[in-house]
Amino acid sequence: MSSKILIIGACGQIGTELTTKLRDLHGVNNVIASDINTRNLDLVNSGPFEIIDAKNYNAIHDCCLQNNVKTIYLMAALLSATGEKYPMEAWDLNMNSLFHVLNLAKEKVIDKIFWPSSIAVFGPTTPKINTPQYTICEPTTVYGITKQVGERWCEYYNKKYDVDVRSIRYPGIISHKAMPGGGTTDYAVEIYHEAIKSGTYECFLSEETELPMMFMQDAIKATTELMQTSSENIKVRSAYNLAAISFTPKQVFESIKKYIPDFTISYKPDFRQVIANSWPSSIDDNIARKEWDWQHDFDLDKMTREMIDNLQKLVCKVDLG
Ligand code: AKB
Repeated sequence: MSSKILIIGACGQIGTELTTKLRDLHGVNNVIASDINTRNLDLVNSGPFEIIDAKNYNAIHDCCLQNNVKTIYLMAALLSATGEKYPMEAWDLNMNSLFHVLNLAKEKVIDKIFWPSSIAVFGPTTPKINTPQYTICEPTTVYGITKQVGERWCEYYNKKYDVDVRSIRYPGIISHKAMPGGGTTDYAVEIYHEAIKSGTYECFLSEETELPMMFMQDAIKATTELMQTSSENIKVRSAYNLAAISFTPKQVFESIKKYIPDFTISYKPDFRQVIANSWPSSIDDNIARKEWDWQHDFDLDKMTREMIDNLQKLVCKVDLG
């Protein structure tokens, strides 16, 4: 049987588009999508799909053995805002799912792992501008703590057990397909949807809050390129800093106004403002650029054009029934 790829948490924002890309690269039947439920029917019906709870070691183990899975992309997680509401659930899901796949690699059931980290590993004591790869990491969110600890475990399993685990500190990801859920950077997706739907948006962050962001196409490119790089070129076994664009709510609003001149915005910061304030405003990703030739393609205006074109097409499709 040919070796297979398993995506855990495939119905989420990144998982949805990662599944499509991996199926293009490796063939539909070689990529098994899985999630805890079937909430994304397009994805469920687009190729092999299994219901898997990321916290259930036996379910992941059996799926790997039955299908000759050799690579796992572990995309299931509770993000920063949800993690603050349900701290123990975030710890349970984010840590135990990681241990399950690390242990499967240690036991040689699988060969390779992708596990996403986040800019949430940084905290208020981290240098805010051009945050370096190696710096102070004192996260103040549960999500950030799970990602920071997760990075330590990834490096430990790599050094101690030779586990081939690779990771990226994702910034906020913007896409027009599946919606994000429970993150602090989610405003940067919602704003485009509301610009098209209602022409007005109430932002939960203040207008000058600058955060690192990235268009989905760049995030998927980075993920697949990192996984295709030969193992000896990957020196960072915790997680790579990765950057594309940084912007404030005001700047994305102004970018959208170039296409939708009547669009209006108001600002009503909530608990997520405190989380955003603790994160960097820009990231130094020179190591990723040097070690595996990472480069981004989308700046703010190019991304805005893509978002608006695609969301408008979607609205037309719905209108036409
Ligand atoms: C969040 O906002 O929690 C995520 C992240 C930056 O990891 N999008």
